[in-house]
Amino acid sequence: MTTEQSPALDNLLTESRSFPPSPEFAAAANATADWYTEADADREAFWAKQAERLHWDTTWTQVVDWSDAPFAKWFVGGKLNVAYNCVDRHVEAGHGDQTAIHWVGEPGDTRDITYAQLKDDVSKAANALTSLGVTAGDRVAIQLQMIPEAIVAMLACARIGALHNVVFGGFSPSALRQRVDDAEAKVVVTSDGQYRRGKAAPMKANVDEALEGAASVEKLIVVRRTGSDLEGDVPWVEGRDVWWDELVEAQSADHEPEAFDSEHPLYILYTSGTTGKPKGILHTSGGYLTQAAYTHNAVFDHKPGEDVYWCTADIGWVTGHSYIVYGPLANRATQVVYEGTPNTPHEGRHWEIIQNYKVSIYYTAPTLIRTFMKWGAEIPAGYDLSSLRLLGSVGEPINPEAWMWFREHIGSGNCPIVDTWWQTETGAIMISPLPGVTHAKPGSAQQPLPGISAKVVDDAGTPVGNGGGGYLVLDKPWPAMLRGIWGDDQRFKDTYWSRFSDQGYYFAGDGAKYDNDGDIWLLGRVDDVMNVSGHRISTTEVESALVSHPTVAEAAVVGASDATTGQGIVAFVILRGDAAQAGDEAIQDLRNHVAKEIGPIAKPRQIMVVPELPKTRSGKIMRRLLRDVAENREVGDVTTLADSTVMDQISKGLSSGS
Ligand code: 6R9
Repeated sequence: MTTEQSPALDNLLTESRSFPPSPEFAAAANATADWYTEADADREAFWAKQAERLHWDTTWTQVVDWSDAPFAKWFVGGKLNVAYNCVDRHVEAGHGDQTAIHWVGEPGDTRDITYAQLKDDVSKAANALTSLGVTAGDRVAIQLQMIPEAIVAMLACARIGALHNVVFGGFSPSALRQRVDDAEAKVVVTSDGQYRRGKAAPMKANVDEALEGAASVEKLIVVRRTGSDLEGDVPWVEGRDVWWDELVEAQSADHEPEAFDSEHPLYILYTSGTTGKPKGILHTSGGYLTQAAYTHNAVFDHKPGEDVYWCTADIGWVTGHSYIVYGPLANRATQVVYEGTPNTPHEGRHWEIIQNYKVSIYYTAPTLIRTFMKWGAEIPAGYDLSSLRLLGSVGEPINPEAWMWFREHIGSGNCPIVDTWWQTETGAIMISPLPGVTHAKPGSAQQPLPGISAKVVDDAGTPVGNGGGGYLVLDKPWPAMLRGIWGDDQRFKDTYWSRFSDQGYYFAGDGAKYDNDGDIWLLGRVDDVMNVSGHRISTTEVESALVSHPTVAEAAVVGASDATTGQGIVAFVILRGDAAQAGDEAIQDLRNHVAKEIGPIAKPRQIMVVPELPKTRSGKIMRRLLRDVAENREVGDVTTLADSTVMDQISKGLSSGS
């Protein structure tokens, strides 16, 4: 009998490429290697220093109070106004004329908004909300596309101490209703319609359906966006509905920001997770803004007044909260905000925007990078991307091949790439290379940022050694950490703190490993880990092996129950244009390629060629739906899919024998 315990996660792929920062970049970088030593020597002093990036009306008396763990308090006793920090103070410091937002509408209309204008807009919107009876602590739900009013509405809430609860523009009436009810939102903000792939589609009609009989909602504010481009009248509920422009324009641009406690709630953002009702993740003010500002400065090497920053996320995702609204604006960024899809009206739209606005920092998601790869490198090659000096990625593990493509075809081979690991729950970036310091490795998020502590542990909670795989945990509190799940303290404890309760670790739900240098590699959600003949295999490693084959554009793998091996690996792949009609031989070739790259144990039992993969609005592959297909079950809940027809396309393609 063997006494050797099998590892929590096998380590299969190895990567030997590494890219040091250029001496020029390193010389001018915001972050230095000393930050690690400084933070290790005295974490609290380090965070206290980061909090000085903000304006505090009252200084805190204690950096962190962890006595009621897992409920943290940061910068105890401090008072600040988050919106003042993101807007007014820059105007007061003489930067009112600096562009805060270069907004680009999908149809081609544009708006440039300075910090001075933003201050007026936010002040008016704050007065408008107050006029509707919204007070500190109330909840305001926002379902808007990427238009400036989305940012203004969020900041207006922050300014008066109301919590925003942003819901993705494309979410169904029932998904919106669930979030409005759970948060008991008093006011909802939406628009008449939205432009999607060149067409105006109704938005308010959806919201009306969602709000039918919603007990908490008193007012619905409607931003005019599509106007007469939208067919038919905008339905109107007298007494409840009010146009944004009529309401907000009538307000004074003077508004005195009130200082709120550092722990005053800032927002709720719902994460769907795989099962159960969505969790309302609660974030508060001082610690959240401190870490958002610190990470935006350190990880993106952002230089106010010089850089043009673009984060392509949607405001409905936490990335839009921390890296479009709070971090960049607290740091006086000039940023691009784009309303539309990346292929409207053509597949070079992002590159055209980068060229026009001389974007220098570009932060996007692996799903989009893989899509750009599929469209072909000749598209970005047609634009001048020489303004770019740093690239970032978030949302999923970035496959080494996608990383290399990003570096070569978008970053001209000389931009540092930051692969940033974090979650809605962590509020801000936790694990990432430090540009100018770290020798970057394609596919690895590498190290916890200075001030952050993370570990990879085994089933018993003991850290694994280099080369070992297991579970990612966060073993020390951090300023932007969630303060709970809205209305459900028990679920908060059960979900994140019970798995390693002996050690008091936060369990992130992700698998990870250390490589031989001690760098961290994220390996996907542990719920998705496949167990093949006792080997615990991560989805990420098999997918990366598939994507490294020249014919594969995208891949998703799942473990499907298997009579002999426990689970068998079933792969769903999207092939590149010219390979799309792959026959049996090509499929065999792919299976062998995986076996060669990472070993025979990971060879997929079956590979299915599909036209699309099911993804959430933030671009994450929903493997549980693919597992339903692989195990011949009826497909489960699809309400949070970006495109609800994808599962039909997949099933249809498979039953017609592809
Ligand atoms: C910011 C965000 C969180 C989950 C997280 C992990 C995955 C995010 C990643 C990554 C590998 C990265 N994830 N960034 N995995 N490398 N750089 O995405 O928040 O939507 O809450 O998702 O996304 O699985 O646990 P959220």
